Amino acid sequence: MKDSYQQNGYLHVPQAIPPTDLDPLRAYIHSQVGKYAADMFSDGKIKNPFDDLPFGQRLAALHRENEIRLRSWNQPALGPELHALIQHPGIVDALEPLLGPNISFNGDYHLRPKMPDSELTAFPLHQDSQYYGKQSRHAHIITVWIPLIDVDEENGCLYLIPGSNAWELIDSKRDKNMNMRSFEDPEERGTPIPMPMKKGDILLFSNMTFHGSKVNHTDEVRWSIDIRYCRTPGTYDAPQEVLDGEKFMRDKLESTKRPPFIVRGKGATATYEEWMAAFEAFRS
Ligand SMILES: O=C(O)CCC(=O)C(=O)O
Repeated sequence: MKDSYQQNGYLHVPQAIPPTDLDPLRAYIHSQVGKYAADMFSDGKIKNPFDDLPFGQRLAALHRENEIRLRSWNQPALGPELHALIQHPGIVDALEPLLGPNISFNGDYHLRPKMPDSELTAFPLHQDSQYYGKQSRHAHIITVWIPLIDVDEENGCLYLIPGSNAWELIDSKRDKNMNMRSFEDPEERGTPIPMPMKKGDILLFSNMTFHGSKVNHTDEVRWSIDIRYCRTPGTYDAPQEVLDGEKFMRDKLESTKRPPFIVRGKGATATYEEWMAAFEAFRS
């Protein structure tokens, strides 16, 4: 498992989570989409709130005529269900061989409604450190990417370039959609492979691994959530450039008001209420 992650820069863990364990978060997001629809309806923005449509279809129906321009949409996931998922033993067990015994959620997550035919949410191949900033390149941050429905090439699964985690950070710039574009075409160095996944599978990849996704060609939303983890600060030793990179990330997430919490090992974890209080403390 660790060898494969280190060699490829990613690890697909089939059925790490019992698929029904994702249902509470799906239901919560669906209820939030319901509130969003009710607001749009009462503001006269839509004629039909599509009350009867299921999880994958409702947001797509609400925005069939008017594009929703969201690269990620975090608020509708922020509840106790997400707090439970972040600490799910299936996820943390998969992380432990790669991060060691002391693991933290670093505060960063993204709920992604990849809308039908949306170019905005077709993410060009990138390294997450291109977004985080150059100083993060020596840090080790693992994204756990979790499909909330089955994903394949048609509805916009991820693509990854095996071994690209060993490359240097490639210079890049955001495009008009705010998506990162590399100055050097990563496909000239490696071939991206598609990663179809079932609900319950998880995919782990590092901040240096090239990955992206294409347009969703179905008429349903490809819902996914990605959650980011690191080693708990103060519990490990590493070369100075690694410690500096990880401190850079912590400062960055603090400045963007995203509180972390411990999910395994040394130190106390945060209850949902404590996590919410940390958000409040950042706001005030
Ligand atoms: O969900 C996607 O389509 C892309 C996600 C991504 O690029 C990321 O999690 O860094």
